[in-house]
Formats: sequence, structure tokens, C-alpha cells
Amino acid sequence: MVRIGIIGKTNVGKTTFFNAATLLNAKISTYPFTTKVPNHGRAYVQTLCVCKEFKVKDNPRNSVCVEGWRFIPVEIIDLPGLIEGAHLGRGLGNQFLKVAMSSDVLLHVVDASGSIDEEGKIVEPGKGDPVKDYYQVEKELVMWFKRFIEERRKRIERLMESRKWDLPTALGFIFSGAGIEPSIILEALRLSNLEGKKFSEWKEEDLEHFSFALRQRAKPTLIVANKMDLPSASENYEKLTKEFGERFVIPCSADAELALRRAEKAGMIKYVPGEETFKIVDEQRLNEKQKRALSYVSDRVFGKWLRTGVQFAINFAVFKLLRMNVVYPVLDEKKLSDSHGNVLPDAYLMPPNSTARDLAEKVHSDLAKHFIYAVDVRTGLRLPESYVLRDRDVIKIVAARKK
Ligand SMILES: Nc1nc2c(ncn2[C@@H]2O[C@H](COP(=O)(O)OP(=O)(O)OP(=O)(O)O)[C@@H](O)[C@H]2O)c(=O)[nH]1
Ligand SMILES: [Mg+2]
Repeated sequence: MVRIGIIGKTNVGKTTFFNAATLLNAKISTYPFTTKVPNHGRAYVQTLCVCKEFKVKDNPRNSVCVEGWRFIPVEIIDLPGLIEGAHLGRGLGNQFLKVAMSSDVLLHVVDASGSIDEEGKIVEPGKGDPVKDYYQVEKELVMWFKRFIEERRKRIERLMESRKWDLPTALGFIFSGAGIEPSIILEALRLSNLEGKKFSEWKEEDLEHFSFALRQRAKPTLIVANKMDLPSASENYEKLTKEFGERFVIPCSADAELALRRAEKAGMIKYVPGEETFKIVDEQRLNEKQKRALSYVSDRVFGKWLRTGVQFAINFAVFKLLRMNVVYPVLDEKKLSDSHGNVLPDAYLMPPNSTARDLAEKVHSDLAKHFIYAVDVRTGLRLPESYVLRDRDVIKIVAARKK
């Protein structure tokens, strides 16, 4: 399953984002370091389902379809807040940096309203500096990589000597727990101009440059500018987009999304996460406080930023940063069903350049073993096992019957 890690300083709203995305009740508060251990949960990435195009009523099994939107599960991890020195074990230490590094993609949440100071304590909105906060946390991540290699220098050298491995292979082995492939390591070596340099001769600054490059290449990251409902956030949002580019900064109000999902769960409103509107089911059933809260969300979030940003950030991370494609395997190409008659039962997230064979492998290893060919259900064309899957493909896999 795709794994998304939520990182950032303390009190920026990581747990609020996590709760909104998963609708769990992990502890939220204005005290610094409320979250003490990582919370794991299930969130969903949203894509336009193919059911409308095929004009069928689907019965999803591994995912959910709400009004033509397919929601596919992903794992999301809420981490304790990071502070300066975290890589050395300061604050809650570095044990959870390892958890962050096991994610495929990171959401770096910052407090765009500037309501936290350098230590993460709540201050008057506008006083804090989210650009500075971002760099502080980033530095910790780079230092974590550096320290991780530093502590394993001898081991890396031994691996290269005894197994006759080149450096990318040895480092790939060391970083296999973090899911970093040798090809990424090679890219980082090139980026830091260290491709030709002997590892045993690396200086401190070489290690630093390489760690910086590896951090950039290994874990694609989206900046979530949170607390956009507060007035002081607009100015900081501009600063953030100027510094990091508009594309990679998502305006967000995690608090608003949490309120909407709770209201939806209680049957007060109709709201599909990711949509740019919500509807009150029955005005009479709301008390004054609830009315005020919903109108706050309407004015301060939807009116200004179109959406709360929670679902958008998850979608962007999975589809734009990881470039995942959604593929629907079926057994019966006429009914678009599995063997039990479930229509469009599964939607899989497939990494870029995955093939028909990779899909077979994902469905069942037997299907891959006895693979004969695949069929593009839209066109009826036969596809070889090397066919590169595209987004929204509906695929039937034909395998030899087991003897
Ligand atoms: N106005 C506003 N406040 C928010 C938003 N999101 C979170 N908050 C508030 O920010 C404070 C901190 O939220 P948490 O979700 O506990 O923050 P955290 O980043 O998980 O903090 P730690 O676990 O201590 O690292 C709480 O008072 C939240 O209600 C938002 O979108 N808008
Ligand atoms: Mg928290």
C-alpha cells in the first residue's frame, strides 16, 4: 500500500490533518508535542471512477465509490513534531525519523498563519515564520541521512570489499528499509558530483552534499500550508509560494475538513471529500454553534481557497508526485466483474511504467505465473505482458488453467 508520512514542527496541525483524512480520534491540542508516537491510519486517494464512462453500477471491494468518485486506500502516518536537534535525539528523538523515512511520499505541514514560535509554542497569529520552520525541519531530515551513513561507514566499506559491490549497491542495501533503490542513490551521487569519488575518501562536506541530494531525490515532498482559515495566513502563503513554487504548496485548513467530515458523519451535511462545496441537510436540526462553524468554513475556506486542501494534498502526493496510475483488473470483460459478479471490484494504484505482468502479480502470483496475455477491455485489443499500464485502464488477464 502507498504510504504517506506527515511531518512538520509541533502544533502545526499534523494530527488534525491525519484525523480529518482518516476520521480517527487521535489526540489534538495546543500543547507542544501532543503526539508522542506515530499514529498509523487509513486514508483514501480520490479519482474519477470509470463506472460512469462504462455506465455501470459498481460493487467495489478493495475501495469505495461515492457518487462517481473512487476512493482507494492508502496508509497515512502522523508523526510527532520535529524540532532542531531531532536527528541527535532531541525532543522526541530520532526513532520516528526512521518511520518517516519508510514512507513513499511526505506531506510537510507548516503553520501558514504563523501561530507558532521557533520552539513550536502557540503565539499570536502572524508572529511565526513558516518558511523558517520549513527549513528547520528539512535540515533535520538531511542531518538524519548524514548521520545514518556516518554511523555505517565501516559497514559500507566492508560490504563493498567482501561482496565486490559498487557504492550504489552497498548504499542501496543499507537504505533498503527506507525503500531507497540503488538507482535513486546513483542519481543522488550524480547530483552531488560524487559519482567518481572513492567512498573511503569522502570528506565531511561530501557526505553533507550527498545527504542533501539523497533527501531531495528519495522522498518527494509536498508542502501543506495549514490554518489558511486564519487571516494572517494569506501573507505567509504568498511567501511560501514565492520560496517553493505555487505547484508544491497546497493551501489547507485541516480543522475545516475535520469539522466537515464530522458533520457529514453525523448526517448534518452532504459532503464528498475533495469537492468544492457541501450542502446542509436540514437547517432546522443545527444549533447556533454548528451553524456558525459551517458558515465560518463556507466563508473563510471555500469562499477563499475553494477547498479545504486535505483531500487535494493526498491526491496530489499520490498522482502528481508519485505519478501513480489507477488500474481496474476484471475477470469477465463483458460484465466488468470478478468471479462473484462484483462489478469493477478493485482499483489498484500502480507506479509509473508498471506492466500488465506487474498487474497480474499484484492480483495473484498464480495469475502472473500462468500469464498468457491481457486484454484492454475498452478496445478489446490483446496486450502483451510488457504492455505499460495507463491511468484508468480496465484490464482482463488471461492465464493458463492450472493442471
Ligand atoms: N485555525 C486553525 N487551527 C488549526 C488547524 N489545524 C489545526 N489547528 C489547531 O492547531 C493546534 C495543534 O494541532 P495538532 O493537530 O495537535 O498539531 P500537531 O502538529 O499534531 O502537534 P504535535 O502533535 O504536538 O506535533 C490545535 O489547537 C488545532 O485545533 C486549522 O486548519 N486552522
Ligand atoms: Mg500531533
